[in-house]
Formats: sequence, C-alpha cells, structure tokens
Amino acid sequence: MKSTTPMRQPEEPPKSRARRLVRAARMALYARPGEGVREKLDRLVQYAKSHQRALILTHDNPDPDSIAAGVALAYLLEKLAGVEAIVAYGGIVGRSENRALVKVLKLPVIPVARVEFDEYDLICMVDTQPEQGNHSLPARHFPDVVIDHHPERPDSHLAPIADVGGPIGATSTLLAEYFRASGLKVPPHVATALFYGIKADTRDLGRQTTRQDVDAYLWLFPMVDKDALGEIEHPKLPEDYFALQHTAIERAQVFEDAVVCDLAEIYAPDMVAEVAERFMYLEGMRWSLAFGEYDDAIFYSVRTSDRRMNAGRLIRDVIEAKGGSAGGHGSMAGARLPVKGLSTVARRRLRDQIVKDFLDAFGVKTRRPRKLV
Ligand SMILES: [Mn+2]
Repeated sequence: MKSTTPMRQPEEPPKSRARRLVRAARMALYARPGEGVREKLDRLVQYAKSHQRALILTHDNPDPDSIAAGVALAYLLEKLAGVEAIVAYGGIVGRSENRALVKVLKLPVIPVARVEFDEYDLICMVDTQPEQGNHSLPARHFPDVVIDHHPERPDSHLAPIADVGGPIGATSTLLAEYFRASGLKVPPHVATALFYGIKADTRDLGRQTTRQDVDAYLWLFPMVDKDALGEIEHPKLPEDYFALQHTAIERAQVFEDAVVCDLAEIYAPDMVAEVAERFMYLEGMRWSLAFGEYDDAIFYSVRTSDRRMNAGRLIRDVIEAKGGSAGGHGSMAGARLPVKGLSTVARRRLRDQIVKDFLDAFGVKTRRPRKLV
C-alpha cells in the first residue's frame, strides 16, 4: 500500500502542521478512487471497533433503499465490529410496499422519537448526507459514518468514514458489496431487503443503473426469500390509497410536456413520489411534478425522462430558494418545504408561485394547462 503520510517540513508553523495532520488523518479514512471494497470495509470496521453503541439513521420517510441499507449496516457492525446497532428513521414509513418490507421481514427499525441520541457513540447515516436536510439528526451531532449514493455534498467528508457520491443506483448496492467483501453469509431478511432496495431505487434496473447494481442484484437473488418479496411488492393497500389515486387523476394538469399534480392533503409524505412516478407513464411527458401537504410541510417530487436535465439540481434551485430542503439525482428528486405558521391563503400563494418556478425551470412556456381528465 502506498503511504499517504506527507513529508515533514521542520520550518512549518506548529498550528498549520497540526491542521494538516488532522486533515491527513481524516484523508486516510476516506474512500479513495480505485480503492477496493475490502479496504473500505476494513477501515469502517476498524473505526467502529473502538465504539460501543451505533445509531444508524436513514432519511426521513424512508424508502426501501434506505431501510435496507440501514439494516444491512447494523448487521455488519454487530458481526464484524462487535458494536450494538439500531436503525432509526424520522417521519413515517408511509408507502404500503415499504410498510410491508418492514413488517414481512420483521426489520428492526424504530422511529427516531424513541431515540436518545446521547446514548450512542457511533452515529451513521445511510442514503442521505448531513447537508441533505432530509434526515432527523439534531444539529449538535455530526455523523461518524456516511454511506450514500446521492451526489456528494462537501460536508460529508468531515465524517471520519465517508462512502458517498458516484453514479451507483442504490445505497443497498454499496452494502451488498460490503457483505460480499466480508465473506459473511447474508441472512435472508437482509438479502431480501437489499435486493428490494436496489430494485425499487433503480426501478427494476431500468433507471440510473450501473454494472455494480446489476452485479449486486444478481448476487443477492439466490438468497432472496421469494415469498416475502412477493408480499412486499404486492401489498394490501388502504382505502386512502385509492382515494389519493382518484384525487391525483382528477387534479392532474398538463402543461405541454409537463404534468403537474397538486394533491392537497396527503396521508403519507412519500405518496408524492408514487404519484409523480406514475404520471411519467403518461405519453409525451418529459416532466412530472407532484406535491401535497403533510404535517405542516409541502412535499414535492419531480421526475424527468430528459437525460440532459438534472432533476436533483433543479429541485434544489427551486425549493432551497424558498427555505426548504431538497435532493435527488438526474431523473428523480424530492423536497420538503415547511409551511408552519402560514395561513391557508399564504400557503396557496406559495404553492402557486412554486409551480410557476418549476414550469420556468422545466422550460415550459404555457401557463394555461389542460386537465388530464
Ligand atoms: Mn437510495
């Protein structure tokens, strides 16, 4: 292995030297380009070993990828580093498939409200990053470990262990690679969760998928509990689901090649993603935007079929300007905008303004929509 210790220069002032050494020490823990998975895993395990209790945080209103990555990381930390680990999420597990994932596989995940942060000496974050704003880590804490396939945010590298960014389609793929490198047997519940995490995030390997995602998917497949997977992918749905679909179809508006759907109140925040996703199936659409209110916040979800566009950057430009938090990749992105304290009229006005901002960003000229039905 090549040494990363810089040459010592005696004339250097002690303060800047200290700073440089701290930086070098941190650098030594980063995932380096070309570094093997085994080395990454070894550094993670080595670091975790000097800790007792790990808290693994997913993003708020977690999707299958973040739940699976969290559960897999907890398992690895317990087996390889002897660290007791729990997985927690902010918000709710809303979508029926995601509820089924947790229930059918009996995944050990808990709401963050039940977590006493100070009881943990190793804080990990999966499928999100400190600056992403879509997680429930209190500002006084900073994660030790960040594992996420979303575009890298600068602060993530302040974490001692950071495996972030890259074109990879799912955080679950990174965790599957850790498992593979570890030589550990993947228990069926973890294999099934990771498999479904990759499947859901890449939409059956059809979106933002790399060779690594395909390899992980194929590697996991024989270990997947097929009956459980069937129950997860085809869950029973609450009446609310059908009411929401009805509302969605009734309220969808078409602006040239963009479909926009104001869902008003939603029963679960992640339903905006489901609706935005669904309307991308509409012929001739290049953009799909769905939004709705839940618990004093407006949730937004954007999809695009235009490979030249970056939905993640676009949604950040629109929503962060209004004081919300946003993130995503090239073709899919989401955001949350707090509206607590705003009157109904003010909320209405804000929603309308944001739709205009999105239409501008989409490059749509018309402001006169037609109703879908
Ligand atoms: Mn993901």
